[in-house]
Amino acid sequence: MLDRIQVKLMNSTSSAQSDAATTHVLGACPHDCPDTCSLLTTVQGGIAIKVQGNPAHPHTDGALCTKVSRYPERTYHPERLLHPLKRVGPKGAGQFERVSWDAALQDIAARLKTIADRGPDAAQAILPYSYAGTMGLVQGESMAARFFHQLGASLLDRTICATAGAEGLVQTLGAKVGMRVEFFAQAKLILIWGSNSISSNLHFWRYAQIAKRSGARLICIDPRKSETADKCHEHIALLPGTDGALALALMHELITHDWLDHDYLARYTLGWELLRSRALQWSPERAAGVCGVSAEQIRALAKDYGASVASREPVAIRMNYGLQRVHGGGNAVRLIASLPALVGAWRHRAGGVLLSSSSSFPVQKTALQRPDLLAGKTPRTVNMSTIGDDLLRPASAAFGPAIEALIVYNSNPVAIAPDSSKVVQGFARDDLFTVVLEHFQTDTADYADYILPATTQLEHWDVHLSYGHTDALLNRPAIAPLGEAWPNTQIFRELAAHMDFADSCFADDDLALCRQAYGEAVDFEALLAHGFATLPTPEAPFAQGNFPTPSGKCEFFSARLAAQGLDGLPDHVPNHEAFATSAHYPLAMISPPARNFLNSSFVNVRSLQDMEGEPLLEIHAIDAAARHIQSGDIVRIFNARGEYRCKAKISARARPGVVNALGVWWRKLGLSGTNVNQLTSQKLTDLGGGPTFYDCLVQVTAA
Ligand SMILES: Nc1nc2c(c(=O)[nH]1)N[C@H]1C(S)=C(S)[C@@H](COP(=O)(O)OP(=O)(O)OC[C@H]3O[C@@H](n4cnc5c(=O)[nH]c(N)nc54)[C@H](O)[C@@H]3O)O[C@H]1N2
Ligand SMILES: Nc1nc2c(c(=O)[nH]1)N[C@H]1C(S)=C(S)[C@@H](COP(=O)(O)OP(=O)(O)OC[C@H]3O[C@@H](n4cnc5c(=O)[nH]c(N)nc54)[C@H](O)[C@@H]3O)O[C@H]1N2
Ligand SMILES: [Mo]
Repeated sequence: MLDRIQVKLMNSTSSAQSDAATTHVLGACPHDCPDTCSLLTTVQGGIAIKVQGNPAHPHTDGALCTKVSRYPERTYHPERLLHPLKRVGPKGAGQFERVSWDAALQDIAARLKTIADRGPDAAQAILPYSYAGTMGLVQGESMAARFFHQLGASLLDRTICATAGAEGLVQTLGAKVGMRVEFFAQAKLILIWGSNSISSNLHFWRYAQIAKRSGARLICIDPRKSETADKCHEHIALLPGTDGALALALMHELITHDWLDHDYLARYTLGWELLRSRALQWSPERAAGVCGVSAEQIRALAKDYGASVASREPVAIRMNYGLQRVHGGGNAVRLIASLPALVGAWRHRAGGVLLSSSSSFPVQKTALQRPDLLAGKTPRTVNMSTIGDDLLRPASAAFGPAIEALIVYNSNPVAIAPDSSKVVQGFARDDLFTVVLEHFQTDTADYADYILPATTQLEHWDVHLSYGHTDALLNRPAIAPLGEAWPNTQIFRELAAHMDFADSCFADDDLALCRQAYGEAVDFEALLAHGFATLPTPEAPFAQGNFPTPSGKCEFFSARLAAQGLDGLPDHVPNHEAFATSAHYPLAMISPPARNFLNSSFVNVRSLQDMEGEPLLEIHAIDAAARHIQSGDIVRIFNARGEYRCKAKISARARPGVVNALGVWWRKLGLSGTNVNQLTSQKLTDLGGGPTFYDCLVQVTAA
C-alpha cells in the first residue's frame, strides 16, 4: 500500500538519485486542468519508473487520469528533444542539426540585440508566445517574464483559453472564486454546465459521484452527449453558444413562479430590478427556439433548480470553460454565475457555482515577474488568439512594428491557435526569427530557427496553484534532466547573461523562485514537507454577501462594464456564426478536448494515441444520411477559412445540426497535414478578448 510507504524525500536538485535506492518524490501535475493533482513519482536507480496520485492529498485521492499516469512514457519518449537544434531546411520542413548550447544562445542573443538596439521601442518587434504547457508559476512566467520585461518586448495577452469566462466571473462575483469543490459531494442538485468532467475534471467528478450516491440529481448541459452526459440523470443538448438564452429563460421561470430568495436578493445583489425585467423577456418558448431544445425541458430544469428555495436543499453549478468559447461566452458566464443569487444557493456551503478558484491564491506576481524591469517602457500588448493575423501585419501606427522575432515556450500555436492557414503563413515567413522551447518537435517547432530542449515536470522545480481546488502545490525534481535539456528558467537565465542583463534577479535559482511564488503567504516548509498546503478559505464564501466586487454584492449590473460603454446587464449574445444563418455552411462544429490528450500535449504518446485512435468527426445519423456518409468514410469538412479531412463516425454523441471534432491532434498526424483549427476563426468573444473555437459553421461532404 502506497500510503504505508515511507515517503523518502530528496532535498535538492543535485540529490536526484543515481544509486539503486527506490525513492518516492512529491510533485504536482503541471497540466492545464482544474484538478492540479499531487504526484508521487517512484524513482529507481535514477529512473522514474512510475507516477501515481498522492494518496495523502485529499483531492487527488491517490488517483490520476490515464494520460498523466503515462508520464514516464512521455518523459522517456524516444523523440524527446535532448539537444539544441538549428534549422537547416526550409521553414516547416522540420530539418535541423545539433548545435551546442553556447552557439545557440550566442546567435539568439545577437539576433535579439540587433532588433532591440534599433531604437527605444524597437524591442516591441520581439514577441513572447506562451501558455499553459506547464501551469507552473516558476517554469511559466517568472524568469521568462523578467527577461521580456528587461528587453522591452511586446506583452502577450494570454487569452487562448479562459479570458471570456474569467471576465464574466470577475464582473459578477468580483474574482475567480466560487464554491469549494469538495462540497459538491453534499449538493442535492448539480448542474454540470459546459463541462465534460469525466474527461477534463475527473477529481470533481469523484465528488459529484458521492453526491449522486447520496441521492443528488445530476444534469448535464452540453451540445455533445459526452461521457459525462451518459452518467447524468438528464442531458440538455442545446446548440453551441446559446447558454445565455437558457439561463435567461431559467430566470424567467424562477421569477414567474416566485422561486426566489427575496431576502438574499435584497441584501446581497445589485441590479435585480433591471435583470428581472430583462429575464421576463425570455419565455421558455423563446429560449427553446434559440437553444434548439424543448420548452418543457427548460421548464423542468427551472423547477428542479427553483425547488431548492422551498426545500432549502443545496443546488450547485459546475461550469467549465467549454461554454465560453463562443461570441457571447462572457455574457453567458455572467448570467449563469448570477443564478445562485436568485435562489439563495450561496447560503449553503454545498450551493453556488464554481468555474475557477484561481483568485484564491496569493501569487506574488510582482516579485516573480518584476514588471519594474520595464523601467518606464510601455510596450504594446498582442492578443495570442489572433497570432495568425498579427504575424502577417505590416508595421503601422496602430499596430506598431511588424513582429520580427517570436519566442515560443509552453505552447504549440501552430496546432492550437485558431485559423491555422493564417498561423502557418505567419510562422513560414522567412523574415521571422523563431525560437521554440519544447519537449518534442511539435508542429510549431517545425517552423523554428532554433529549438531548445526543455525539461519536463519530472526534471525541474515548480510551485503551482489550481483553478479547480484551493490547495497550493510544490513540485520537486524526481530525476536529473535528460540529455542537455534545461528548465525554461535556466534557458532565460542564460539568455539574459548572453544579453548582458545585469539585474541581480537574473541570478535567482529555481528554489529561490519557488519561495518567491507565494512569499510569506503560504508556508513553504509545509509545501516542502507535504507537497501541498490547503489555503484558509471560507466554507460558504458568499452566505452573507461579501463578494469581492466594488459594491460587495453579486453584481447583476456592472457599473464597470457600463463605464466602458458596454451593456451593464448581461444578455444573450448570439454566435458570430449562429446556427442556421448560412446556406453554405449549415452545420455548427465544436472541437472539445479529447479524453486522452491535453490539448495538443500527449498526442505523440503511443499508448494514448492508440486509445484515441485517429482524428474523427462525430456526426448525427440524420446529418450523415442527408450527405450519404457512412461511419468510416473520409469526409471533407470545410468553410471559407479552409478544409480539413478525417474519418466520420455516425454517433448519438452528436446532436442534429452539430458536428464534434475532438482535438487537438497534431497537424502532421492529420490526413492532409491539417487539424480542426484549419476551420476555426480568429473572431473574439464579447468580454476578455478570448477565442471562439466553438462558434464555427462548416459544411461536411464525403471526400
Ligand atoms: N482530458 C483532457 N482534460 C483537459 C483538457 C484536455 O484537452 N483533455 N483540456 C484542459 C483545458 S485547457 C481546460 S481549459 C479545461 C477545461 O476545458 P473545457 O473545455 O471546459 O473542457 P471540457 O470540460 O472537456 O469540455 C467542455 C464541454 O463543453 C461542451 N461545449 C462546447 N460548446 C458548448 C456550448 O456552447 N455550451 C455548453 N453548455 N457546452 C459546450 C463540449 O461539448 C465539452 O463537452 O480542461 C482541461 N482538461
Ligand atoms: N480547436 C480547438 N483548439 C483549441 C482548444 C479547443 O478546445 N479546440 N482549446 C484551447 C485551449 S482551452 C487551450 S488552453 C489551448 C492550449 O494550447 P497550448 O497552451 O499550446 O497547450 P498544448 O497544446 O498542450 O501545448 C503545450 C506545449 O507546451 C510544451 N511544454 C509543456 N511543458 C513545458 C515546459 O516545461 N517547458 C517548455 N518549454 N515546454 C513545455 C508541451 O510539450 C506542448 O507542446 O488550446 C486551445 N485550442
Ligand atoms: Mo484551456
